[in-house]
Order: sequence, then structure tokens, then C-alpha cells
Amino acid sequence: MNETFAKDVVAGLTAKEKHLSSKYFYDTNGSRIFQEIMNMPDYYLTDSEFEILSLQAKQIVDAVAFDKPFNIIELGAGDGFKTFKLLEYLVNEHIVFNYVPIDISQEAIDILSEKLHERLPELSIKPQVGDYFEILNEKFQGNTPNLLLFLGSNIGNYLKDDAINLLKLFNNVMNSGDKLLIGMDLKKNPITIKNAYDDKEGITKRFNINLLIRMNRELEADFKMDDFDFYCYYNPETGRVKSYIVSLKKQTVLLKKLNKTIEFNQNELIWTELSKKYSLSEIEKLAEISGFQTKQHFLDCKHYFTDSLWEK
Ligand code: AVJ
Repeated sequence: MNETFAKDVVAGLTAKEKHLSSKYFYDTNGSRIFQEIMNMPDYYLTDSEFEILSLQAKQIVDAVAFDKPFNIIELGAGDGFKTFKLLEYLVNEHIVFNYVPIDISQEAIDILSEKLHERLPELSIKPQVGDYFEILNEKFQGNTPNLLLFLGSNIGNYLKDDAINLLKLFNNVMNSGDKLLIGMDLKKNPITIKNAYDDKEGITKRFNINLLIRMNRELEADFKMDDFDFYCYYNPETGRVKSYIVSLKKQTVLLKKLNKTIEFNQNELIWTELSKKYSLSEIEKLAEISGFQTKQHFLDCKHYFTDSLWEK
């Protein structure tokens, strides 16, 4: 049994305001549902970032401006589809670099490595599976310049203080002159944002309900899917999308493996995710508090998303 998952579930479901961490969405099933989300027309984030990395690879590489061979270290590389365009540009320009994709999923890393070997045979790739931070510490040793990639608006899942702590941690392992390219979703028409998360087909609902399926499987719980629903809203004043699972009735759920029962009131919520949207000035403040200098923002043509380049 995954001890951390069990502990976090108990802490989250016995709290006064129930919550579960969005990092638990990504079991095998959840990672597949997330692929479906990325293919939804209304989930603009993936397309926007793909456009940035496709059309502005040269501008990004010019701004990174390393004058000797460097490493590109990508956190949460996943299947690496977006990053491909950037890597392809570098390979075609015969720029010398090492690509180090890091992901907690062995499956994702295997798929990525195979695809890249096939499509960019000249690419030097050193994939790593495991916990970000252990790997990061060792990767930044030596005097090769590093470009750290943290794409896909993954930072948006962190509460403000947690985001700052994570970015400070990156800053800590990085060397002076190293760069961070960080993907962040921008504030925009609230309807556009709402539609990206509250899809009519119910794919995002399935993504959330999969957490219940995961608890049933891994903790021998007895959640009944039909007794729960999904709710989310965007607050344009705070830039936060918050997502929830809703208990449709008063009910008791057993976590058999942990010998625990959880009581739900009718309409009680489990908070499952924060997806924060930023303004450019917020991004610049965040860079500064975490010890970085903002070099440049690379936006898509609709100005929905930014890959911002920071320097330590
Ligand atoms: C992968 C964290 C960027 O918050 O937009 C998509 C995950 N959640 N739809 C996001 C997600 C609901 C996604 N991130």
C-alpha cells in the first residue's frame, strides 16, 4: 500500500473542510483521462503552450543565450509532446545540449524516450524517473549551464506559499545564470476559463471521480460513484479555479483497509484542485520573491498563456 496516499486521504477526509491533493489524480487511469482533457477543444492551455513553443522556439533559445553546451532539465515531462518543438529546433540548429526529462511515471518516461529516439535520433537524452528534488540536487552540480523547464501551468496547482517555497527550492539548487522557463495560465475572459474546466462532456468530472475509484481500489473503500458529483467555479477576482467532488446525500463511506469510516453530509464538498490564473505583474512579483529576475514573457497570439523566462 502507498502509505503517503493513505495518510493524506485520512487527513484530508477527516478535516473540517474535506480536501484531497490534485497530485493523486495521476494514476494510470487519471493520466489517460488527463490526455483526454488536453484534447478537448475548450481546454486551451495545451494548444496555447504548444503554439508558443512551436512558433517562438528561436526567440526563446536566443533569450536563454547560453554560449556553451547546456542541459535542459524538464520537471514533470509527461509524454513531452509540447517540448518536442523546442527540442526539434535545437537539434536542427545543431546546438549542443543534453535533455533530462524527469517524471514520477516510469510509463510516461518510457513512452517519451522511445518517441524521441524515433523522431530525433541525434538528441542526447538522459531520462530520470523519481522524485523531483533528489534528482534536481544532483543535476545542478558541475559548471554546465542549465535551463529548467516547468511547463503546462503545473505551478497553478500550488497555494501561494507552497508555490513560493517550490520556486525558492528550484532557485536554491540552480547556479547563478541558470534559467527557468515556467508555463503559466493567464487571467482572461472568465467564461473562457470556466469552459476549460466545466466541460459539457463530463471529462473533467470523470477526472475527479477517478479519485474515488482510486480510493476504492487502493484503500478498499466503498464510494458509490452515483452518490457524488463534480463542481467547479472560476473567481476572476482571485484568478482561482477551484474544483470539488460533491456528496449528493448524507452517507457514510468505509475505508476498509484503514479501518476508518468517513461521514458526509448532503452537499458536503471535497476540495480536489486549485488551478491559479495569473497576470503578468503577479508573475513578475512571484519571480522576484523567489529570487529570480524576469527576462521575458513568451505569449501565444491570443494572450491566453505565457512561458516566462526567469534567470537566477
Ligand atoms: C495539469 C495542473 C495544469 O490545472 O489546468 C485540467 C490539470 N485539472 N483540468 C490544470 C487539470 C482539470 C491542469 N494542470
